[in-house]
Amino acid sequence: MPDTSPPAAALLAAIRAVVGDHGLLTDPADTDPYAQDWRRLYVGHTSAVVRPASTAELADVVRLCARAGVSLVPQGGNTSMVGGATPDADGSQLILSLSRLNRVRDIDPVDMTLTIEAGATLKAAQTAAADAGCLLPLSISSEGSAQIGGVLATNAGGNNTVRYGNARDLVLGLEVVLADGEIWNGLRRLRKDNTGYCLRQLFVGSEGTLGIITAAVLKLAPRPRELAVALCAVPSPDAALDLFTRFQAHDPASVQAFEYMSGQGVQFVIRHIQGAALPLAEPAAHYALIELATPRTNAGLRASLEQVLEGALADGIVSDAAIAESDAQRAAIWRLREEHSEAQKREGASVKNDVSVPVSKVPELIRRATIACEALIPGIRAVPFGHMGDGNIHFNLEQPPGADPAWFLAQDHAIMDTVNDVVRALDGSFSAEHGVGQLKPYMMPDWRGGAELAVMQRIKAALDPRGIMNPGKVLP
Ligand code: 2HG
Ligand code: ZN
Repeated sequence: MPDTSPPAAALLAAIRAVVGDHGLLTDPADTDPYAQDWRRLYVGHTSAVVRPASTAELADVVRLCARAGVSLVPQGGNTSMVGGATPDADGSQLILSLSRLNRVRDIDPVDMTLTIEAGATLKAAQTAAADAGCLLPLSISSEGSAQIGGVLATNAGGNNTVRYGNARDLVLGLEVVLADGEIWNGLRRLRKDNTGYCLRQLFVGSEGTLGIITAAVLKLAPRPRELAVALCAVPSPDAALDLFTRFQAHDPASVQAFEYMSGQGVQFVIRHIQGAALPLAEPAAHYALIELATPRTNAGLRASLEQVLEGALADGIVSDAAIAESDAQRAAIWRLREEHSEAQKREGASVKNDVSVPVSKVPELIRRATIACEALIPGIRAVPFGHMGDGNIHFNLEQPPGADPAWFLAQDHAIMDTVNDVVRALDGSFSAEHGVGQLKPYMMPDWRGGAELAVMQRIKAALDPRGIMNPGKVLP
């Protein structure tokens, strides 16, 4: 068992000797922001934030902590939606910030790979890929802050999963510091490599509970040469799904994102986010955002988009549409989608359900979960939005107007269970892309119990026998 008393001064002194004064924060004014999540749902406490500048330093820190039995909470951009990077309140856990490990180690446009350290932001990684004429095909709303290590540790998904898969699908190699401080250098850039168990995939999605990802080799894609984006008002989620299947049938390889938004969510964004505006004549009850992209030249994407939309307008699947005419308009349309989390936060207390169902069942999920939640708490406001093209909906619930936020948040389990009952009936998952963190371990026995959870527990015991790697996360 890890130690639950505050780390001894001697340990902190030994860590300081490794990382230097600049690498160790101990003043609460400096450490407090790291000890709480961005929604301030989890407010923990730590006696220090350790900020190593190299993998070797990080490994030395882990070795010291392992010897002392002191737990570590790895942290990237601190954008977790499930408290995955927040320490608990007793002050015994140290935060290990990856931020200073942020170098691009290599970019190879022939191998189509980017080798990058864990503390680089996703945005910086995308920019490095673009500078080399390539695309890193992973895009999430928090990409300006989220860091590669966290993105991989949580197997982030985001907007382009429909075309390129999740973070997991982009990883060719990893460098990981194990729970005893040993460094595993698995930074291979091979497209084929069948040499035993696929260790890198064990660490991807393990949320820092098995080891700490310090660098990765990511797969790149050809840079898009044509891009077309549209925002559509649609009469129902069923119509949105119909539209999606029409695009997939018309030119399957070009759909890069297909996002659903409710009228409620868009209304919150327009209310709370300065400069956000609807590029349509009237607000609607439901919206679809489509992004087509192709690396081919003269592919006629714009014409393709118009052709599908004309048919959909004629058939009543779409009631109005705006096609972006410039980069600025494209960004403005995406803003309506990407500001959902921030707008929801400003509107009041909300309970998040990052769930997935088979794509064909998304409309049924939205319909049934809305009815169930409205029956549970009168006045509750359902704000479903997200990645319809891959079946991942953020079925978020906003407090009734004027209700006490604390009262609302105290019912989070009842709300989540209500949504999850529908998700289960539709053969879905209780966590699609945000992970389990400290919000959802209680769901694990029910959803992943039996052999699956037992194997996970054996893996955890084998790789982290002292239980010092991000304790309290993922496993109940
Ligand atoms: C997104 O898709 C993120 O924008 C955040 O996954 C979703 O706030 C949320 O629930
Ligand atoms: Zn999302």
